[in-house]
Amino acid sequence: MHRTTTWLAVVVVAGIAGCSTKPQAPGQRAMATGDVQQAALASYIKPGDLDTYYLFYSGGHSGQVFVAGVPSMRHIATIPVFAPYPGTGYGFDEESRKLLGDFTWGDLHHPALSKTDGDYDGRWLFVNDNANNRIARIDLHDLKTKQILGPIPNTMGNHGSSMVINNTEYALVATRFSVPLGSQYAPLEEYATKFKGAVTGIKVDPKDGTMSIGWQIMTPPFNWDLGATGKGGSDGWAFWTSYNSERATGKLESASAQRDRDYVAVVNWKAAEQAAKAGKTFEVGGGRMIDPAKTAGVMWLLPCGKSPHGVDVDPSGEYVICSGKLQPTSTVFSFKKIQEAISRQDFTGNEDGIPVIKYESAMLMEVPVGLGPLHTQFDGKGYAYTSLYVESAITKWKLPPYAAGTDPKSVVVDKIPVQFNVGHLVTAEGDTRHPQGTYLVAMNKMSKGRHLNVGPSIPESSQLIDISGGKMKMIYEAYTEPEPHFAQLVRREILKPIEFYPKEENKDPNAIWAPKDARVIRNAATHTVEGRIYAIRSYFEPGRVQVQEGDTVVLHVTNAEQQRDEIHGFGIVALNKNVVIDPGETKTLKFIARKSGVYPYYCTNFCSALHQEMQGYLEVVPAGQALAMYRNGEGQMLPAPAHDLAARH
Ligand code: K7E
Ligand code: CUA
Repeated sequence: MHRTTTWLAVVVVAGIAGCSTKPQAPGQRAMATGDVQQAALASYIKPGDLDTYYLFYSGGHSGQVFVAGVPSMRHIATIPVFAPYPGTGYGFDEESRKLLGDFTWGDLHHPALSKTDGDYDGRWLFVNDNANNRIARIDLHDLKTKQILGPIPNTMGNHGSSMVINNTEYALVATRFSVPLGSQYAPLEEYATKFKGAVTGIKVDPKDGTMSIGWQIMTPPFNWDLGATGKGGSDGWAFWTSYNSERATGKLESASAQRDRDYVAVVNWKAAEQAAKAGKTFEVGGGRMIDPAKTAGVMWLLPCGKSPHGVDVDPSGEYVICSGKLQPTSTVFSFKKIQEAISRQDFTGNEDGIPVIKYESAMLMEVPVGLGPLHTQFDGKGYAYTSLYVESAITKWKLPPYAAGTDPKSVVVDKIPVQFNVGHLVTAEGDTRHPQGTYLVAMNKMSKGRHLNVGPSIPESSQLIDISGGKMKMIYEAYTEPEPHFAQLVRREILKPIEFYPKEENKDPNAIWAPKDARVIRNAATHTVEGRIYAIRSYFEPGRVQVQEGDTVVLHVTNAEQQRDEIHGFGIVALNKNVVIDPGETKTLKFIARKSGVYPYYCTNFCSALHQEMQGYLEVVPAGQALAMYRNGEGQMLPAPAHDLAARH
């Protein structure tokens, strides 16, 4: 069979199988042949074997990050970030409640792995929140959310985020929506002049990853979409696409599509850092803002057609690729040419004092990739891959250098249909200096008819494509809860997660490692009960906690296990409480015991043959009735296993 028909065969066969109305019994499944067999083998990981790559994909408005293995595409874990998640107790214990604050959701689009010298280093994963203007950091040593920073000042819609620079000193972010600075009010009629956007440098502590607000750059009220950071020669620079250079309000669908070209912001973040250090900022809304009209050398604008969505920088750092949703081309700019144009002051005008670089001076080629181009990734072998939303396809094309007079059409080398309407795509380590050139995952917005009917609310589809050869090959398809936007695909050996928390490293002052250290102390004066609870297979110590109606109850639960996967939960029946404690971890549960009664508590994570027996009772004694348990005169409950508590009292 000719190679160009490879994908067709796979798609057709898969399509027929999908439409089949007769379910096949396992033993009756037809022996796959040819391309189907090849594709099946390419993604098959036999039970017990490990995948080659981690896929971290964003959960969109679920506020979570999903982790899958590639090539199997098996979902392995969900990392809750901006939304509570009972599965890991996230948002129930005091530690994670503090992270979430008053928010219960986020819109997580763009995960970005930390880098050293432009390559993934396996330390942290940064993720943005487009909804509540935050940025979060997941520590990859335990794959848990460790910090949520925000709301970021002067920011509405933290979409152009998180762009991590080569050595992770900053995560750079930009606003999707513009509003008056400093949370002030101005009517929409004054949008063009009073509303502003911002680019923000989020400083990252190189030792522990702690993020803090650095400087900000004020921008015209364009809708910044997505960004990319420089590498190699363009290290120190960053780029963001925009739509609505018309500064329109109302129906943007048409109002922001008037101009043939919108802008790419060209930002010298090192110059911005210097300007901030030199005090060339003004304070507004809790941020230190640079006005690029007054501080030259920080920001320029580069026209790009039309209503562009994605911008990406190739592995060498020389080519900046910007894709206009409303024109069938991806535009390749040369960083060198951008620099030359800047030094020659080859400008065609300005927007609010920010120079506009002459398009023709920086543009290398408009590549006819197809309809609705969004995002571009790389294979490290000289090729780019662009997602086509409208066309439901991915185009592979050759990066420059091009010989003089190269026909733009000749640059496009392959195209593969995806099902359906692809948004982002990710290649293995595709935004680093050394992409792997092995796999590509297309994250599609529609999956209609591709899976069992689950009613009107259906998942997103992600398709795995082999890009190791000349032609792209579709090999597998999987589904995800809403809604992956971008992802990171990283070799498994880059990550070294721990298997449990060593007890020596548990710095919680309320951690305990023996049942004799469990205690519950009631302070009658403050109506507070504070307890240290010990959890191990298969009991809690104590197995009984007594409090008075109206008491504030604080329970520190330590999982004393030092073994992988020996997780315990601490759920209290009828009170909407559940913390989940990993081996070696201590978590705090705090609540007010509002209603008298007896409330069983139990382990929520199946941990042993006697998991079901891992239970106890919270007694909420009616107000005015004496507590029986606190007998030593100091308000301290005497520690004892649950079974002989009854005998003692
Ligand atoms: Cu969905 Cu990057 Cu928010 Cu494109 S974005 S698809
Ligand atoms: Cu501990 Cu189940």
